[in-house]
Amino acid sequence: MGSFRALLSASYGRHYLAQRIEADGSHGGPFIQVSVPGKQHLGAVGDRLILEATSADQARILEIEPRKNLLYRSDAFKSKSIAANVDQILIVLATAPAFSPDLLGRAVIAAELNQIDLHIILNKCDLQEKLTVARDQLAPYKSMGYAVHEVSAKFNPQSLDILHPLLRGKVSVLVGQSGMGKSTLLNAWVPNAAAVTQEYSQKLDSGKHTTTACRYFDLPEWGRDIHCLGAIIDSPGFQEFGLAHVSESQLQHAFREFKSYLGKCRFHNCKHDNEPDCAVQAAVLSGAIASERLTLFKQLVSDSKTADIQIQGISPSRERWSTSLKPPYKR
Ligand SMILES: Nc1nc2c(ncn2[C@@H]2O[C@H](COP(=O)(O)OP(=O)(O)OP(=O)(O)O)[C@@H](O)[C@H]2O)c(=O)[nH]1
Ligand SMILES: [Mg+2]
Ligand SMILES: [Zn+2]
Repeated sequence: MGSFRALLSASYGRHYLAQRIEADGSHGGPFIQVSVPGKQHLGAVGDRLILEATSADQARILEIEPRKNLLYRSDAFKSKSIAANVDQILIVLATAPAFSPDLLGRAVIAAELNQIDLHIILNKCDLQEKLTVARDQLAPYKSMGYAVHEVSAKFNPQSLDILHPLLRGKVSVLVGQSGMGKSTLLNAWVPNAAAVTQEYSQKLDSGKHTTTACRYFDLPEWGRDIHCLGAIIDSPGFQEFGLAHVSESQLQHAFREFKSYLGKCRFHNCKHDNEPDCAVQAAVLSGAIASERLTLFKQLVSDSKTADIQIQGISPSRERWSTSLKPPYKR
């Protein structure tokens, strides 16, 4: 039946839906159910696929086109892809329920590792009494230069309208814990999102799993720039953001405020833990680096080492993935 290009637009586990990509680069038409024959073709929402039709509305993956980036989380045993080929990550936090600073820190590191632009969206700013605490927690990130946008998805539509220029022509992925307001933001920006979601759930594994699926939504016409129409990828809330696949040296460089101190410690292989004359620890003492950030760094290094030991135990020949461009294999 011939092969064609398609966009992977929804995924739940190994169930995917795709839409045909036309010659002009736009995608549309009915959703195609995609089967994944083996581990070699594990995709993520946002992937460009080469498909071969197997029936009128079903196809199998022949190939996944090379990715610009791939965002995923992992622990020592398995990984979960979130999205591929994104232009920016929107980390969605709320004033209440209180967000986890640890998860925020990890999501920021994931963005840095992939060199993907990052914006922090603090939602539910209508809950005034919780605002000060949230702002205090975000202060270190602001001073590191990360953009923080205060919005109320539910009660202040204008606070979302002013973010339109940020979204225009770009593929943005919403990440964050459950209950922070990702889907509320999506519904405000994409008025037909509820209808599309319903269509996804009907087609994706008989409708049982949409809340845990990652899904791609085109923006309305205001989201078009001269090149293309922007999109939002909604992802399910998570309680963990494992980065076990990342090596220690990659980690150091993902902490942007560490940069000017690296190489200035007494020992060239300093772990910034208890070593004497450590420039990073000195910066924490002087207040230039937030102490939670060094704590997070040490935790991530320890996670990474645990993963190494476990991988070696399971399969000594298994390489650790050095870049995030490799597909996430179950390991
Ligand atoms: N007060 C207030 N509540 C909001 C706001 N935005 C969303 N909510 C509420 O927060 C709850 C969670 O919103 P969702 O959009 O479902 O959160 P989510 O991040 O998509 O959650 P998951 O899909 O579980 O990951 C809902 O009850 C919303 O009505 C806001 O700006 N202010
Ligand atoms: Mg949601
Ligand atoms: Zn050091």
